[in-house]
Amino acid sequence: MLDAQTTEKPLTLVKSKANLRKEVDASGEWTVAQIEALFALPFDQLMLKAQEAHKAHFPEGDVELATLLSIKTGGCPEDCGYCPQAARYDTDVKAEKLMGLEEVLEAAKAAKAAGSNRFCMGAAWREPKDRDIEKVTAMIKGVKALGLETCATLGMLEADQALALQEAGLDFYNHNLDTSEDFYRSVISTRGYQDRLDTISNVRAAGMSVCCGGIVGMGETREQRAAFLARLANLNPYPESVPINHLVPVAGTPLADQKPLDPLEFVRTIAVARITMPKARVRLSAGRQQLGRAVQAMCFLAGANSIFYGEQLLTTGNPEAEEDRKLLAELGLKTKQSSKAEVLV
Ligand code: SAM
Ligand code: DTB
Ligand code: SF4
Repeated sequence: MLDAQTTEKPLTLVKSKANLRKEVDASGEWTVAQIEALFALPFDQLMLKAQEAHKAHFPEGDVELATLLSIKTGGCPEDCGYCPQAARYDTDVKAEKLMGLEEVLEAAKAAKAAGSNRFCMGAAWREPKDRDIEKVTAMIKGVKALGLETCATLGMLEADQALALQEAGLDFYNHNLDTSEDFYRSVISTRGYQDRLDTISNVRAAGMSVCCGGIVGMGETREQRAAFLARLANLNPYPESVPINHLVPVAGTPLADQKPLDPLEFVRTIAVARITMPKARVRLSAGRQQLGRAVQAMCFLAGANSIFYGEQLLTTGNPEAEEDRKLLAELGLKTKQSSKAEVLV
């Protein structure tokens, strides 16, 4: 039994570093120490556990394809240290206005024709204004009418805004915890961890599925990666969709010169996400161009079962669709056909 919500765990005090001491209680929550222990397993044992979890919950072994569109690019007032869209960093990204409805629907049609299951609209906002919500709801209705799953990532949401998006037919809302609470402070100062948790809880309360993950390779320690995954896995319920991004270092951002994470550590991170959130779609997200085919293949073996599909993420590149189709075919992986969201309640 690998599911945190069903695993029996001993009632003991797990000792890790002082600030991470946490009781393993009867509620079945993951402790940071337990997650670090998964990271520390011999590679073959970790991969086997991840594969068992994957097969138990996704017998079809299919891969979901999600296409991203930046509907509002650049000019963001936040200071997320990884992000090329923050107005305060001197990057190649130029601020643009919110896209028009027709342009968005054309992109969604193209994504569907290329075989995508889900269309995710991203906006470089701290939070949407109510007049933005009106425009985005029209986009959601239009994309939904094409038979695609809908997802949006627009920044922080108030409860009534979340409800308006849900009523328009939004299936998923993406809002990432990004990293552990302590490391977060060294990456972002303009909003706090609790703000993110509040948005996630507003999304849940409105009845939408939660897409929530983060970025690795920003200079965090393994313990901080474990603490990040513990926060995700202990959300109740944990997110239906978990994007794991590898930092794409962009010139002009504070993290531009960050060295890439060891690829095997990245694969371990995917495996631990799979084990701790066995029913979630674990999405191999930003950074796939840098990972290369062999590491991506290991990530699929470790339980990743979703990718961003299409040549562009929001402002940075992604593998060509043709290249991805070839890779999936070579690995004998099927793509997800159903347009029904897998909701974890
Ligand atoms: N502005 C909204 C927000 O922050 O929630 C939505 C868009 S924001 C670009 C969505 C996510 O993209 C971030 O939370 C972060 O995880 C990811 N991201 C941004 N820049 C990235 C980069 N350079 N490398 C990897 N992931 C990145
Ligand atoms: C997520 O976790 N990753 C996506 C999506 N959610 C919106 C965004 C990745 C952005 C990578 C940098 C860029 O292209 O601007
Ligand atoms: Fe703005 Fe989102 Fe980029 Fe942060 S990640 S700077 S909130 S667009």
